[in-house]
Amino acid sequence: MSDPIATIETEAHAAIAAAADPAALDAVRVAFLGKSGRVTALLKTLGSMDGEARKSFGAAVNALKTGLAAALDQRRALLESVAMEAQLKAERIDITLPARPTRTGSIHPISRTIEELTALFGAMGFTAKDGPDIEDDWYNFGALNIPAHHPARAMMDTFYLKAAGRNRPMVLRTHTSPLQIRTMLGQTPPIRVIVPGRTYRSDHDATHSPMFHQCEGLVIDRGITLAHLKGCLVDFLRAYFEIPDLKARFRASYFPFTEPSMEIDIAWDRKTGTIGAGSDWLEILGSGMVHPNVLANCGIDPREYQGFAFGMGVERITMLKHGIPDLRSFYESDVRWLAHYGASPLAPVTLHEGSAP
Ligand code: 2NL
Repeated sequence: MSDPIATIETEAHAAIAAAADPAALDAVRVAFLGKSGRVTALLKTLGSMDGEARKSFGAAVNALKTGLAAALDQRRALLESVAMEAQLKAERIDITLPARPTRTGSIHPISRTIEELTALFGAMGFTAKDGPDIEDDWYNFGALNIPAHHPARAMMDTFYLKAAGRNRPMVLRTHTSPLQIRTMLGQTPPIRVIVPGRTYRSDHDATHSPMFHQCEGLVIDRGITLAHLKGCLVDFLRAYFEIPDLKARFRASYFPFTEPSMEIDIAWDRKTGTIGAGSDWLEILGSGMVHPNVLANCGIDPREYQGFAFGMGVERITMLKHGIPDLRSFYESDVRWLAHYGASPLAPVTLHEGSAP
């Protein structure tokens, strides 16, 4: 009769060596060392033995048990390290691959120009304000010395809105002046504000959009003169266009809300398109000394306080600075146009102090 211990030992070691993965190895452990395993069965036979035979058989089975447990542990460690090796190989990351490109958005040129206006005028002590697009007729016209049947109302192609329970119509603001009116009514001078924002006129062709942007500015204090207006606006134009010796001229004009009124032209060369010098002129700003009636309408005594005001088209100054040829492209949301003319969000607006004369 063969030795049962030697037989089990041989078969167990063969099974352990043949186990290809941790699950198979566990099945081998159960078959030999489990509750109804073959080694456990041998131990159960001890009860019916006695004396020396029991002692030596018991020692031999225990030695078998310890030997198999060690072999199982060793095999398990080997299988686990092989599995880990395979996983590391399969999940390897090539850190030398170039990163996938990320799509970065860009700042719309209108937004960027408004940021620039806010920074440039901010450095001159102006606060930027914004307010409602839908305005009371009086803030848009009446307060600005534009009476009910004044031709300027027809000129501005106003969008009128029906407002239930009101006797005055509401309008989509035709300029940003209403907010300056609100500022004068709510604040005592000195006042220095700019109001960039959306404005509306019922006018639509290649060079007019029913919604466009304006930036107006207002300064009110004691002793404000045309000299302040000229100095402030020439400084602004030179800083905005980054041309320290930009040539500008002041041309008499008319607005109902300023007296005197003047338009400001900058020099350019029609043939080369160069801005700042040349024998042609581009209209760029409307301006004037605030009309005494407008001050009085806002509760400011025109004998004590004077001021100047100005207004410009944001699209227009943006087109001139960046060479954008078509007004309509601003509102088309063409991603290629935005990628080309948009500004980097990572390059914030800076003041070009060095370009001041
Ligand atoms: C233009 C002309 C201008 C003003 C706007 C203004 C505002 C108040 C009082 C007086 Cl509250 N004036 N604004 C003055 C002169 C010209 O804009 O051509 N804009 C594009």
